[in-house]
Amino acid sequence: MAAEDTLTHALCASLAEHANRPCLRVPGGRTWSYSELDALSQRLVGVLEDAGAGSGDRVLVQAGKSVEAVALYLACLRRGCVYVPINTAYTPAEVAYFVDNAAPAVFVCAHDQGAEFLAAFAQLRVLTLGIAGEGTLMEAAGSVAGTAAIAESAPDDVAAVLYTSGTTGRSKGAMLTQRNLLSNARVLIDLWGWRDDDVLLHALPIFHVHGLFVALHCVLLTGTEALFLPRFEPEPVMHEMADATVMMGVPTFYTRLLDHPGFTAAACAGMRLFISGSAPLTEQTFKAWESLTGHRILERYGMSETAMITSNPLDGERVPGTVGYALPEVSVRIADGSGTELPRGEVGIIEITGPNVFKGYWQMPEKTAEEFRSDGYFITGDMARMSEDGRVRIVGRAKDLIISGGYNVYPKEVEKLIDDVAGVRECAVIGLPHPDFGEGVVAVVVPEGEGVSLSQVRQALEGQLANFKQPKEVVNLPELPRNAMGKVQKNALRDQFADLFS
Ligand code: MLC
Ligand code: AMP
Repeated sequence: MAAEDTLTHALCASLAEHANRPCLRVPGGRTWSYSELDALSQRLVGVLEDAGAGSGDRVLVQAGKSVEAVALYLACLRRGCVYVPINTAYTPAEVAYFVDNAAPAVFVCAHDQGAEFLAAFAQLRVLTLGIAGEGTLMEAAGSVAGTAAIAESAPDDVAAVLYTSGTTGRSKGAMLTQRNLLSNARVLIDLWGWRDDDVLLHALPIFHVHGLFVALHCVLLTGTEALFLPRFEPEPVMHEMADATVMMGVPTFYTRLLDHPGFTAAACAGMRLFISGSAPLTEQTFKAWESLTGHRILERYGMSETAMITSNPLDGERVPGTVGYALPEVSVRIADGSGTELPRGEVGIIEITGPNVFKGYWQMPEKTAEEFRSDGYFITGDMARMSEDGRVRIVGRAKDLIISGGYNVYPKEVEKLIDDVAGVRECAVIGLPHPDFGEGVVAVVVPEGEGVSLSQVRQALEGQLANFKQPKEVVNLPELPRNAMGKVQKNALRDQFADLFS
């Protein structure tokens, strides 16, 4: 990769090259061309400059999905800042951790939370951005001159930090470089046969790898168009499919569409590709989708730390329950607990190396060291087996992680808070099969006296924990099952309550 062959340069070149083409079409709103998006991002560079954000400075963003937010991402890259998006569901108490940890030069938050955050973070430059584009960020953009200058960047420079929760409950910021993101995007564009006339149906949030990097980079680097929906809802998604060719989604998108009464094969007549990831797609959903629509969903696998790792093929066999083969340039091995590669067919932990693997956790060198082998392989914590020809089948997780509707929930973080709830002696948080979210968060509670209810727990967690992390059910038990070492046997709990949501 040449010095100027960076994500920033590639994106800026594509925006210029495709200036007159449609870029983001907002249903019920208007279509932004590449030149309009470029012009806005250039003005936002001026705003970042005025706000004192320079090269390498973090820009923390908790804003709803909008074209303006995409322009802000591009402006950060152009200015050489590090883009740090966080989930819009996080409560102010959770946001305070990210402000402290990322030490951003600028924090862009939702317009209606501006006053609260301005008061809370008096030392910080806080700008606001609403989903309709209102807020102090856009006001400032109206009065600055745009700049077409592109800050110098090298392939190894950090472009973005994505926070991902740790097993201890403390979020870690995965530093993704220009090289990580550009190499991954180019591989996907090629592998998925991106066409000049592709139109992506974009209903994912844009604060995670899936919606921000996988989806948007495929579009922006090819000069193609996205139907940019504010969020996933079956009816509008089904309606917009008439104008789209590709959709990327988490498995919940597919199960909800299948459950939607009006959804038929006719709705996706013009579609060429359905891609799923971020959580396991069940064979049942794969087959139901194929029998209703005639399409075999292409499942791929990735992580915040690595972007995409494996993919089922575009042209070859897409096998349900598998995540396909290692991407070109990515090396995947299935290893035992000490990093030794296991024979094909045996279950072990997925370890990977390649140009997509992140640079390390922001200001956590010891955590970074823990998750890499001495030969450079990153330990994903996902368990899988690999067939003779290299096809990967994920069978579980070595990490204590729940994936609910594509969002990660780390039990430790939830347990720490529930342990402090009045009337709770101790608890264990587990994920159980859930028809809508894939896994549903459940708190198994040992009460001090009388039972503890779901509403008591949720009331106590209100304001402390994003709603999607909160238990959907609470189960009371006189004691938690433990092994001889005193460790809670979560597998036994998962088996005992496997049918809770069915
Ligand atoms: C929302 N809720 C959830 C939830 N999403 N609960 C559990 N799990 C979820 N994923 C809760 C809200 O807190 C709220 O609870 C209630 O559901 C309604 O909220 P909503 O905003 O109306 O939800 P909805 O629109 O239905 O959202 C569901 C969803 C959304 C599946 C559309 O979660 C989603 O867009 N998920 C995509 C996540 C994603 O992009 N992941 C990529 C990670 S990247 P209450 O209690 O207030 O009623 C990654 C790497 C890779 O993993 O490989 O891609
Ligand atoms: P995140 O930390 O949010 O990036 O989530 C990454 C995790 O999502 C991975 O470590 C996997 O556990 C899970 N994941 C992503 N894609 C898939 C998939 N196709 N099948 C199963 N798990 C997946």
